Amino acid sequence: MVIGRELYSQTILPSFSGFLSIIILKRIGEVMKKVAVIMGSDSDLPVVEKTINKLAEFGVPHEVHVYSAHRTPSETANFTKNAQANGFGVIIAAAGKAAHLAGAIAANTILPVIGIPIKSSTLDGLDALLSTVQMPSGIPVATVAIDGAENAALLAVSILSLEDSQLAEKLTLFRSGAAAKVLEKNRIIEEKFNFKE
Ligand code: RP5
Repeated sequence: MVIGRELYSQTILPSFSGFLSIIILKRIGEVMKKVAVIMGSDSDLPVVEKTINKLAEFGVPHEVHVYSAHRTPSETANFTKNAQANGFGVIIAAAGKAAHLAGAIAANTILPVIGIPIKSSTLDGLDALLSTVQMPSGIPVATVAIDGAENAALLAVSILSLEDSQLAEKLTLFRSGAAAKVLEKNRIIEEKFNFKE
């Protein structure tokens, strides 16, 4: 018959160590997914740098590439088809003019794709905006504003936060910081212009 301490060591301890190893294994498996930042040309970099910097600020692992939907279609498709297996969780695609990069990428992966329309032409980026945002039904691209590079990173952070509580905490803090800045500006404006009795 097993009693007292012996019972504890035979039942509780093994199950506790099993529990611990499950936690450890879970933590090992919880390596944050990477974000792929792809731009159609290196001429997009001055805008895309804001995406890269914001991802770095949040400590999100990322890779940056120049792949073009029309100049290097095979390389673009090849990278995209292997992206999920290579540890990516989100793809950000920045392109200008007839900007079909984000759509071409979305066609080859079920990962969420965020498109940044780049203002790189005489049409002030409206061409890129429409090319990126007007995806036909079935293959979506989450499109941010023209040159909305920072928001693209923040949306990627938001997506990855669903599976990462620490990242979610950072994003919440970031939002609180932004709110505090607005409230401070409001305080200054109110003080300057509002009538006080
Ligand atoms: C797009 O064409 C690129 O994303 C870039 O915004 C635009 C112009 O490319 P470059 O001619 O500067 O290489 O494919």
